[in-house]
Amino acid sequence: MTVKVGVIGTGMIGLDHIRRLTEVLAGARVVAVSDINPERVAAVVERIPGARAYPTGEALIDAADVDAILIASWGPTHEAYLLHAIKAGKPVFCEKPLATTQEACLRVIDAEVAHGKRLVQVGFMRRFDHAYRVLKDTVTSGAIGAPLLYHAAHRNPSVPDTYTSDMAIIDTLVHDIDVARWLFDEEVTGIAIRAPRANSKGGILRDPIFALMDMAGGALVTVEVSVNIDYAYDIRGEMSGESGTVELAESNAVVVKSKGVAAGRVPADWRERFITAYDEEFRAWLAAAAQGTATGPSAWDGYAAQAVCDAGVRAAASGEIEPVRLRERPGLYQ
Ligand code: NAD
Ligand code: ISE
Repeated sequence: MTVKVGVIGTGMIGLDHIRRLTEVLAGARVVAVSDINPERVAAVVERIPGARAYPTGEALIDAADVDAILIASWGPTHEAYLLHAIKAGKPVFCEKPLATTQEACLRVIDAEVAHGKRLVQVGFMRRFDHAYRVLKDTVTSGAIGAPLLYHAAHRNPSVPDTYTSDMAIIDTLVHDIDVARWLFDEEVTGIAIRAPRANSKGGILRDPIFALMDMAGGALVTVEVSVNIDYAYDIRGEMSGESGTVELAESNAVVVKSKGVAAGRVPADWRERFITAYDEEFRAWLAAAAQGTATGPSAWDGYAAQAVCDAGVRAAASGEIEPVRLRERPGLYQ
């Protein structure tokens, strides 16, 4: 079956996902496009035979020929589009964040639970990355003994002027929060944020930051987030267990040795580093959407990650470990 997709949001990642759906993956057709910027929409529909422009995301969701929705607009717009898509009973892929407050996330969960089956997949693409999957499989196999500590680094070469200090937590660290929950298969129960002397390239930004998270089973997670580190986009992760460690290898495909130096490429940005992970998450999404449902990271995962982000923002202000308290997990997400 070909899933007829409507895309809301044609910015950086929206355009990359449209390329993926139209040029890389089988089983999808982009038939509808919407954005608050009509010029962006016009430029996209001009390139895609049969695609129509819609004045609003709601009109796109309601369109009879749209089977499934991709939301890639700004975070604060996600809740309204998710609720509309769930009301229409259509499968929806939503880029992170699910929504920008815990309360909004819970409204999405309530709507999906009332609908009675999963419709929402959240864009935590790292769960589909080959290296992360091998890392998780290694931990699960028992090869390194019981996992005790996970150390991660999330480094962006630079960020736009619109990036704020809290975005290091809600926009960037959110991926590592999801990875920690997924690797340990446990919730985060507390978070502290510390910051060293600031990177002078970041202006007034609190950058870098160091996050320390408590997992429900007693393990600890540390994450460095640096967003002006200049050299490249570098994503690192190492699990330390009772009898060994497992870490993500360098992500370059080849090593060049010349004039006494061995060198490899470090990705420029998230599009390059996670290109195949995004492809895989969409393969999974399309397969589930063809069956009228969703798979992978759920609305619960989006809510739980947001709850940790909210506690992280409080922790950055208080300097204390802030507890994370979640609602009871509904059966739909067990
Ligand atoms: P962007 O600013 O480049 O694009 C956002 C687009 O949304 C713009 O074209 C804007 O006009 C449009 N938009 C804003 N409000 C809208 C509305 N009400 N209705 C329709 N369109 C609207 O941002 P981006 O970098 O593409 O990020 C978009 C989303 O994707 C964000 O939620 C972001 O967190 C997420 N994202 C995820 C990843 C990832 O690695 N998974 C990477 C980048 C961005
Ligand atoms: C961006 O929104 C993403 O989601 C990227 O994966 C992340 O690395 C980056 O820091 C965010 O700004």
